[in-house]
Amino acid sequence: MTVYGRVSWPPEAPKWTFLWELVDGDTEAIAFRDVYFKGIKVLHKASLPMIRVHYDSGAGPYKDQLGIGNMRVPVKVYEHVQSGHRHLVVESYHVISRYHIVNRWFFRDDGLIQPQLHSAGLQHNATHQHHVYWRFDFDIGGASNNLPLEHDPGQTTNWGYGPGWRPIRGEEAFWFWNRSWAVINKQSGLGYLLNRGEFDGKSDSFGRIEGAAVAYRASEDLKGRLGSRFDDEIYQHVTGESVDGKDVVLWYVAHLQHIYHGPEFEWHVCGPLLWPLRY
Ligand SMILES: [Cu+2]
Repeated sequence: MTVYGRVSWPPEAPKWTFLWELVDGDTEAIAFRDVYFKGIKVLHKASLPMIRVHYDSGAGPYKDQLGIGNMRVPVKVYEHVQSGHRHLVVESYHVISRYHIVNRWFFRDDGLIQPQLHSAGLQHNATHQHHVYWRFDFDIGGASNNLPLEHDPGQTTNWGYGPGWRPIRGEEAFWFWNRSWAVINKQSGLGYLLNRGEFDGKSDSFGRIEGAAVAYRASEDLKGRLGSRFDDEIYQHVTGESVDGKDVVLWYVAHLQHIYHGPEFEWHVCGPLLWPLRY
């Protein structure tokens, strides 16, 4: 089964156009396809193939996927106004045993994309971490000639992209939480900047990476088949292949810490901010 919809928003003068779909089987939550902002391509696909949950008590670990089967109400698409900005929101609501999860994506009128994963409920009465894996298959102005970069705020060297911005030439995993990443088109200079969200935490021995930059390969687009409850297995895609001037896939991982204080039903949120550059 598949549910999907086409978006062209705002209707009177569209800035965002894309297709969203939710496919059963190897589900990767809502997948956004062919995302354009102001008529220029941003993403071939953006999705959330996997959540891994690790309990300090030793229960689990778990690997969860958001799909039609655990969705409680149909996907909602609506407009939301906040802080003087209009947003188009696409969201799905899921229940997996005792977890309640909202997968909510904001597309703001100025180009900001904000995927948010909200969770509430406890599977076990213990502190745990939700490791949330987003996959961004960028096509900045098209699939070719893209380049990923990493920003280190402690670094002043200028490699030609601004102080501290290091071009990533070959596939690599991201090990440091205090960084930002970007993907640009080498010819046009357009791009998207990815900043960590306020509650996105730090990697640990269970969820070891903050993300990765890899070259697009159809065989590596595993959707919900990615990884296991014990390991994300993204390292298998990091083989040193060139990503300079290629079709770039950026993985981003949030590590949402959920400290147990007693029985509760509190919502926790995580997710990055993706800002347009020169769009
Ligand atoms: Cu939790």
